[in-house]
Amino acid sequence: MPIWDPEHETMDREKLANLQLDRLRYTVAWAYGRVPYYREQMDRRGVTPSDIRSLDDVRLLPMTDKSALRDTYPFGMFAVPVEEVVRVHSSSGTTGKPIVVGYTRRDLDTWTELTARVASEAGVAKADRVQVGFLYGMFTGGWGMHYGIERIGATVFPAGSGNTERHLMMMQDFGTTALVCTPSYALYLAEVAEKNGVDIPSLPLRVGLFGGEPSSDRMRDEIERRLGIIATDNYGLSEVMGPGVAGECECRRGLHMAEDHFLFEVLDPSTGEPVEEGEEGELVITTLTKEALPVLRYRTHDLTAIDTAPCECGRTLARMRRVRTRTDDMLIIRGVNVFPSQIEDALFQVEGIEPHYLIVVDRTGAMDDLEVRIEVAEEIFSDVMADMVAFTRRVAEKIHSVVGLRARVTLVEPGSIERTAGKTRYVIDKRREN
Ligand code: DLL
Repeated sequence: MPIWDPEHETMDREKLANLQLDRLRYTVAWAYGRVPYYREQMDRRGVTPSDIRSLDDVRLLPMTDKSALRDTYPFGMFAVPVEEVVRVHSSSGTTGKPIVVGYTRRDLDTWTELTARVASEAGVAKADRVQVGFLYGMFTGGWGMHYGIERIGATVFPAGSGNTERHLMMMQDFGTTALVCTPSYALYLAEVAEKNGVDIPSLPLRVGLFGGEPSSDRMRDEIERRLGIIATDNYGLSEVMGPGVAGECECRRGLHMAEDHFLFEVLDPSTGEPVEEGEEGELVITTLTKEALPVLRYRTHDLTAIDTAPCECGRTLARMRRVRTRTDDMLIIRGVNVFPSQIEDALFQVEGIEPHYLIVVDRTGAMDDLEVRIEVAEEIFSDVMADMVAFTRRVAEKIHSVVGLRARVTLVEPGSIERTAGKTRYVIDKRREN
C-alpha cells in the first residue's frame, strides 16, 4: 500500500524528534505571545518560551483541561484574530456551552493532509468510493474526513448521519467501497440492512474507517462479519484538531500517531508522571503546528499506551493502542471502581448477548443500584421463562466475577436499546443527573 506522505510518515525518529523540538519551541512562543491564558499559566510557573530546550522540557509547561476552553468561551483561547479564522467547529458538551475550536486557512490545510493520511493508512486510494456517515455540521467528524478523502482523489459521498435507508440505497447503487462513521453506526447499518434484506457482504464495500468513539474487539469482529469488510480505527478530538490525530494502517497493530504535528505524552493520571513505553496512561497532547488554537499539554482523559517500534508497513510514526476507556468513565458503585468497558468485556464472554447494552446506575435510599440491560439473540428471548432466569443469573455471575459487583440484569428485546448515528451512550448514571 502506498504511503501518503512518506517524507514524514517514514522519517528517521531522530530527525522527527528534531522537527518536533523546533515546532514545540515555535508553538510555545506563539501561545505565550498571543493567548493570555497561556501567558498567565506560564508566568505563574515562572516558565518562559526560552526554557524549552529539549522535548522533555514540555513537562515544564502547564497542562490544559477542557475547563480552560470552557472558561474562555467562545474564542478566548484563539491565538489569532477571528478574521484570520476561516472555520469554527464545536464539540457538544453534555452540559452547558460547547467547546469551540477554530482553524486558519493553514490549519485547514494541515487537517486535510492528516485526514488524507488516516484514510490512506486504512487503504483508501483514488479509485475508492467513500461514503461518509458522520454528522456534517459543528462536529469535526464529517468535514474533517471529507476533505482528506477528497484530497486523495477518491470519490466522496457526503451522506451524513441518519437516514439509514438512504445510506443503504447509495451503497447498492453507487458502488461504495469504503464507509466512514462511528463503529456503532456501522453496526446499526448492518442491522437495518439485514432487516431490509440487503446483503452488504455481497456489495463492493471492502473497508470501514471507524472513529469518534471506542469499540471493543468483539464489536469490531461483529462489524467485519456482518458487513463483510476490514474495519480500521482512527482517533482524534476536537480540542486538538478533530479526526486525523492517529489512524490504523493495514497491519492493525495500533494507530500511527501524527507525531510531526503533535507531541504525545502518556502520563500516570494520578501523579502526572510519564509511564514507561508500552504502559497504559492518560494521553496528553501538545499541538506543534496549529495557528488558530495552539494547545499545550491537553489532557485527553483517554487511556492508551504507545509503541515506538517500527511497523511492518514501513511507517516510523509511533503507534497508540486502541482507546477503550477514559479516566472520567470510571463509575464508583457501592465503593467499587468500575469501568464500563469491564462490564462490556464480561457481557461479551457470555454466548448469545448482542453488542447492545445499557448500564443504568441509580441510588435507592443509601444503596447504589446497578442495572445492566442487554439485548439477546431472538432464540434466547423467546425461550421458556426458566431458561431466561438461568441465563440472566449466568450473566450476573459473570459480571460479578469480573468486576466484583452484583448487578440486576434485564433482558430486553432485540432492537429496543436506542441506536444513534452519532456516539452511543452506554451508561446512564442517574445519580449524576439528580
Ligand atoms: O470524535 C473526532 C473524531 C471524529 C475522531 C471522527 C475520529 C473520527 P470529539 O467529539 O471531540 O472528537 O470527541 C473526542 O472521542 O477524546 C475520545 O474519548 C473519543 N474518541 C474519538 N475517536 C476515538 C477512537 C471526535 N477511535 C473523544 N477510539 C476522544 C476511542 C475515540 N475513542
